[in-house]
Amino acid sequence: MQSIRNIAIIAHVDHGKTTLVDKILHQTQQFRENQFTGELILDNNDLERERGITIIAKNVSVIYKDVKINIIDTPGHADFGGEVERVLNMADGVLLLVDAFEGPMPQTRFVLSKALEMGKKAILVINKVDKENCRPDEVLEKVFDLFFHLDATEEQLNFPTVYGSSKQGWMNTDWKVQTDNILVLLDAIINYFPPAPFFEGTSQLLITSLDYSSFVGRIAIGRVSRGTLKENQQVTLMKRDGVIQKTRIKELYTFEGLGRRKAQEVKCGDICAMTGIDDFEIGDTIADFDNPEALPTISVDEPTMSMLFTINNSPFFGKEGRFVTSRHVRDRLYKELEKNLAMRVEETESPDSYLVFGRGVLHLSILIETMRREGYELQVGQPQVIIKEINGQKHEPVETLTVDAPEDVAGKVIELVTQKKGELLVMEPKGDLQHLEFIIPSRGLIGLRSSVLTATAGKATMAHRFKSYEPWKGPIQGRIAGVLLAKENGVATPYSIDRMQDRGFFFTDPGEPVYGGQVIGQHIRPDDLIINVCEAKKLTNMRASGSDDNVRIAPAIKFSLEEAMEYIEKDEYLEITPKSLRMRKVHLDENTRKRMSKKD
Ligand SMILES: Nc1nc2c(ncn2[C@@H]2O[C@H](COP(=O)(O)OP(=O)(O)OP(=O)(O)O)[C@@H](O)[C@H]2O)c(=O)[nH]1
Ligand SMILES: [Mg+2]
Repeated sequence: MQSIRNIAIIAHVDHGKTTLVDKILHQTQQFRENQFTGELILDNNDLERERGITIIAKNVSVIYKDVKINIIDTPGHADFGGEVERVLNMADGVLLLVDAFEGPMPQTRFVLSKALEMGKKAILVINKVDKENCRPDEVLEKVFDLFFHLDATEEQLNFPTVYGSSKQGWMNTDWKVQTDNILVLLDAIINYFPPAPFFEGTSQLLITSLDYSSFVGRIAIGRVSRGTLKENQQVTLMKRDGVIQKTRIKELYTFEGLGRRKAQEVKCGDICAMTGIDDFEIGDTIADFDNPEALPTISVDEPTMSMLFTINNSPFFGKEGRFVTSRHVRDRLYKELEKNLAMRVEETESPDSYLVFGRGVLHLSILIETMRREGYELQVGQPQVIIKEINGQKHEPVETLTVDAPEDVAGKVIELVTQKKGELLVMEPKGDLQHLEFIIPSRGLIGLRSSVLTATAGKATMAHRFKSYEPWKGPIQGRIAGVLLAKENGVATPYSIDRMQDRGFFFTDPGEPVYGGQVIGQHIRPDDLIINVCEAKKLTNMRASGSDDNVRIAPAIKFSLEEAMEYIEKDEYLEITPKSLRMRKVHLDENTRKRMSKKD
């Protein structure tokens, strides 16, 4: 029987996991030459490519020296940490990737702690040694300390280290000696990790992950942990809540290269995908038909943030999207629950609005971006962190935040974070940067990234990671600036925008249609200002023809979806259509707004 190694690649965001998996596939030639596009083949959905991040963990497999290596590429962003934790269940060991300059980051600590707790051994890969100013020796020391602090066992502490550059496609035991392949790493994998063990007995598989296809429905993925599974086998589905269902596996697939290969049977130790089991959830066991035994289940992580999703009721409703009714939005949200594990949807008092719960701003924004590309129009409210009552006391999520910033702006960063109730814990030099570590309520993180980037001219890098629920830290200053609001429906004119430029900056360019109550700019003062942006230049004022074209207008600031989500306040909505993002007051009419704000 073929020897198998199951490994997961774990790291902080952007440390090079997907690039490495690509190189492994490439160098073991698991796909035809012409399939290689030069881009990361594994980040295969549009959003992953555009953003350069992995959103969903993926299984691939290669054969090296007659050993089958199943590799699980995992996402590095903190919002998807639960996904990593889950798929670790399928792995015998992990490759811990660490950037040779950045060193261990919050997500490195989180994923490593999970892997060590689960008893996995790790190979350390110090990646990106091609980077100038990299400091692989220091990074090794830091990682060793991290293992130590996370209570690694003697055996786990004896991890081998491989250095290299995923991007350039090489790995070696000595970082100063460049090679032209990653074979040193592949050898380390097959030598250091034990072969996946084979256990005789009745079939058992824990459903760890899922996929969805509009043709065959939901596909369950997991590792066979005892016995053998066969095509068309009758099995028992043992649900996490104790319910037992008799069912049948239809088709079985193993992973091969980038794709899947149909299999008649899959033996203990291998990872497989199966169709035909409809009613499953993550954490259920596929067990023997006659003598079913459940495996210890796994938890799917709880959401930490919620947002109100509602239909678009702006004056521009229905102009740009195809799916706009509450029925459309509702069906789409419930469909998302089929595969988006950490997401929840709750009905509200209004049939037009739903509360959607997710793992963070990125997690929710990916759903919103996907919906808008599919042709949906909707509006969302300000993201809210989930508050818990613990022992009768109000608790809120608190996170670890690290910021690496040039020395001359580190002071500004500390000031900004402190304003948001952040507490500075560590400050130390890291290359020519200052490395800062804080504890901060999740609430305080909302909108912080853009203000830090502005204050440091884009030179700071930030990362955060949920730590724990802690007692409520008191009110946090929201957006300091007020906004500029359009007075009425119309088209913004260069003349009016020019006249108002000293009042703030604009989110709207001349020529864009606007509506009354829409947020069209940021005020220089803390209060909101209603302005008329649709005024045409009075003819009597005209001195020379065409002078309108000569006005110099600063280009409008265009927010990304996440920036806009983090910008809006409680009394505002973000309107999302396939073509536009507009911010607006919930109550477009000024008098209603005044009345409502008195009520609060
Ligand atoms: N200089 C250098 N850059 C690298 C190296 N490996 C990866 N990168 C770059 O780092 C960026 C992130 O690489 P990815 O492979 O997408 O990182 P990842 O760990 O999969 O990221 P997430 O999936 O979002 O967590 C890309 O721009 C890569 O080109 C390396 O060895 N050296
Ligand atoms: Mg990736």
